[in-house]
Amino acid sequence: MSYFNEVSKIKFEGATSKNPLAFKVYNSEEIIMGKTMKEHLRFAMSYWHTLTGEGTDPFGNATMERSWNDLSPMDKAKARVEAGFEFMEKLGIEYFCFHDKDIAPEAETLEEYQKNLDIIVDVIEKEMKRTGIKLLWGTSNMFSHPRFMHGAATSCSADVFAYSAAQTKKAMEITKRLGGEGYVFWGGREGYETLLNTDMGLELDNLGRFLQMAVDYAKEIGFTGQFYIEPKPKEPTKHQYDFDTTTVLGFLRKYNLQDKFKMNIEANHATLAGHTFQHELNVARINGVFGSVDANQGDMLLGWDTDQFPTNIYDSVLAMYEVLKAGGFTTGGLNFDAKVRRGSFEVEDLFLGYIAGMDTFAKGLKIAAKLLEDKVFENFVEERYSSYTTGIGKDIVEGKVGFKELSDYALKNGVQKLKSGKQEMLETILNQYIYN
Ligand code: XUL
Ligand code: CO
Repeated sequence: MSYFNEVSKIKFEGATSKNPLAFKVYNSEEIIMGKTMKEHLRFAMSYWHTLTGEGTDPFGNATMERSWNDLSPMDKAKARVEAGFEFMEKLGIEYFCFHDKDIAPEAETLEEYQKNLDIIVDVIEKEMKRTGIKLLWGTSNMFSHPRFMHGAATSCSADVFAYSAAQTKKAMEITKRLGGEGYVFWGGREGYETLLNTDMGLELDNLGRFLQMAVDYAKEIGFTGQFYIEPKPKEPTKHQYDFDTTTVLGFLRKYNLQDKFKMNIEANHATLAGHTFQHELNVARINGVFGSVDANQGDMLLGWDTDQFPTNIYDSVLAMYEVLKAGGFTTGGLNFDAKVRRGSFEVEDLFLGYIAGMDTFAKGLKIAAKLLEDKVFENFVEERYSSYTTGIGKDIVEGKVGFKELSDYALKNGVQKLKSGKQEMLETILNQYIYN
């Protein structure tokens, strides 16, 4: 049985192809800097946007035309598994990511819900065996249900804290069972609306306690996948605790969790925090916590998380530049946390969205590799900071001098003539690499 009869396997046809259902750049086996494109990019399908997303928004109902729409909840869940694996096979995507709530329907009790999960996990496991497709990461949705209205691990209710622990415990077990290479914590409602009713100190301590419990439980069950935190500054709560990578680093260090977590950086979350995508990747890299990426893009004219398929070549070049500089993905990958627009309701649009994103990142990879091979920015940056490699600069870096010695030096030498930062020249060179 096929869910996507109208679309056959997506092939690489090259730059001159006019076929919308073909890759123009992404050629999975092409070698770039010693690795195939697919090894570099490790594309993943987001279960939620791709299979459970229905096109609702605060003003309107579902729009997506899907063959499973009218099935009963459990049959729908099973159909979505089969459809998802057919979709990934057709696109040549080798990984997927999911929330517990994406794969199985809610039930009256936690116990019943967990039974539903087990039934669907059996189907997923079968499809994974059949196709060789792997789980990049799992996570648990602790933000949609009304019980999480005040948060999950940061809820004012200890019952909700306990419920969240039960849900995460089960989601970790499923992720382990499916061989997941990672586990993501995105604090959906871990934040607050007003300090008039919030004990922020206790909430943050509880979040620290919760994550430590997750680390302990992973050890107990032998889950060796990588833990990630996915920073986001706002939405749904006004003040999300995991604002950006720098904030998360401070949090992890306070609760002594810095060695256990890496970052899952999402492009549109970076921009909502007032940063570029490249900035967040860079902060993760220089702090040794670069992990995985949720690839998407926002709309600069809108202040919310639009989760669009990434098509901005400039951003994808600079993102892949950071990924390559970080040594590439190990456990992580490029998960398209992106959804088709509400008006793009046909099944074909799902394929077109992924093709757009995969081609954009493939092109980004190619250009970033060239920039690195030619050491375009490296040579310039090296020269720009060369005063720290000899003389007084070397003494500063090596910790050999303090204010007294530096004051003596400044009194004697003053400041040598500075050099231009040449930003316009560098931006022009970057454009040249993109054009060619
Ligand atoms: C929300 C978001 C989530 C996480 C996983 O903005 O990005 O889908 O990626 O919970
Ligand atoms: Co995300």
